[in-house]
Amino acid sequence: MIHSLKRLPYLLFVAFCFAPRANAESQPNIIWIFSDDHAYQTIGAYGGRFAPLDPSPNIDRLASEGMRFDRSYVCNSICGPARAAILTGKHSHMNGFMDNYSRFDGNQQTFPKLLQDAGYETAVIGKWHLESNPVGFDHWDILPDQGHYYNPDFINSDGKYRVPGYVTEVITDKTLEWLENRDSSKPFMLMMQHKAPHREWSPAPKYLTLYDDVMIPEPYTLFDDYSGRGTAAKNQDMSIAETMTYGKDLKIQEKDERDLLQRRLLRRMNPKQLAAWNAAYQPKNDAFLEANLDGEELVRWKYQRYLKDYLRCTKSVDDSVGAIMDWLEEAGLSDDTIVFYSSDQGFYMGEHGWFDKRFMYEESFRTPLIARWPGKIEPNSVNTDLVQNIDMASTFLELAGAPVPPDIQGVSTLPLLEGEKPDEWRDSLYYHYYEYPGFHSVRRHEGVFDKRYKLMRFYGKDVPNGEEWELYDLKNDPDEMNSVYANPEYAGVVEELKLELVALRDRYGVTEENTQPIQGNRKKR
Ligand code: SGN
Ligand code: CA
Repeated sequence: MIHSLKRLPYLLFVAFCFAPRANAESQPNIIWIFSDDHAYQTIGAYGGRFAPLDPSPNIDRLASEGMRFDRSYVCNSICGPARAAILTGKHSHMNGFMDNYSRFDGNQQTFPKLLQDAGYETAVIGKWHLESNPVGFDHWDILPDQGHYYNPDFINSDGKYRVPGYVTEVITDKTLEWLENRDSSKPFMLMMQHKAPHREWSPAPKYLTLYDDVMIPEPYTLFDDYSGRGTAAKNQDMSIAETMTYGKDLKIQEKDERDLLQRRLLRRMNPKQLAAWNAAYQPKNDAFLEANLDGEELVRWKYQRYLKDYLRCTKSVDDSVGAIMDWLEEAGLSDDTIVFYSSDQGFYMGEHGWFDKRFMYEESFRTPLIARWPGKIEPNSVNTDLVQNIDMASTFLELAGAPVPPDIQGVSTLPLLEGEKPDEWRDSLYYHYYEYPGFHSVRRHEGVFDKRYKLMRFYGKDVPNGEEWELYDLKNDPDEMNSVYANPEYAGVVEELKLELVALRDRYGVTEENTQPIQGNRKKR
């Protein structure tokens, strides 16, 4: 028995090498529409307080014609690591991209390379944020680093160049152009990856005044004092009240600093774009300065400005989804193409007084995931199983009929998309965030979530005694306002989840070393 177990990796490898390759007839096109920091709370199809504003009619259409995943989570709630997890199907410690200071090793196995082997034409257009250039793509045209909203630079295999226009529209146009001119003899896998709605939430000229006359509903946790939670929640630096900047984030400047801000904006905008920007913001900014707000009223004003700009950005992303769906319809490819919509992680829309992400708390741990494939996925269906971004690589490979290498850690969601639930589907998720010290000061933590309970372990530098635990019961406390870790009634749950955490670390190969601060040269970004 021991002997045959030892041979298991070899046998799996042999099985992988000799697994049948798919035939081209049955290989669907795959479109992965991905945005940056798009909170599920702001997608109409997910319901919630923004739904009455109808913020996302096209994404909602995708959901009504396909499947909405209500328990889709990330393994590490930050940009680069989320993207690396999707490309490799592996947790951060296995693919080496643990925080935004990392550099992606493009020599490693990724699903686009495997799809190329399976006969696919592959492309990535838009935000990439992995530092090294893309490998495994027949076509790539990416934003350097975070990219810019106005007149963005792009890099492709010929070098860097600047494109006039608004980034979301430019990415959409480039995508449509690629779709028109691709090698149509092959199935394709296309990743259209938007920069929006990333900070500093700069809207397109045509949406600068959208929602001007609307009051955006507030979350009841806007003035959370973190009394029921741990030190990490108290000591973060991501609050609307304190962290958000007047100039860049809130687009406002005292009279004597206006020239400075205008010069900064002109570095990216042309005079016409700047004129439209000023016409939209100046009157509202003057009224704000006149009102001289402070205390809670000031936070409320900042919340309105933040949310409106954010929703204006997501409106352009939603238009982009509509444009791709229209193109597929016109090209007669809707039935042959599975379209996914997702984001690199979730985001705080003022819940707990925050913006940004990183924490394993629900708003940033969870991310939207919607898939449409006419005739294959039941319209208007909702899945509530635990899925994670590491599952996408296996999903794409299985869709393509390509073998899934045994070292990929995620599991294909194809059975779920087809409306089945495999008996052995997972009942808990592993999470690990590493970027500390770093922007927004969120302490390093790992944790386990089983649909009802979430156990989190903060550790290392600036955590009292080097380790601090939190436990939330999401059935009784969906907004995670009170950690029940120290409550004796939950002692049994704590014990069980600690065992589960150990089992998950073991399953995913998390070592002691992985929970030490990251060493080596890290470029400041
Ligand atoms: C920038 C932002 C941060 C954000 C990180 C990571 N600051 O540094 O607010 O958390 O990106 O975002 S900004 O002032 O430059 O906008 S991520 O989505 O790329 O991980
Ligand atoms: Ca992001």
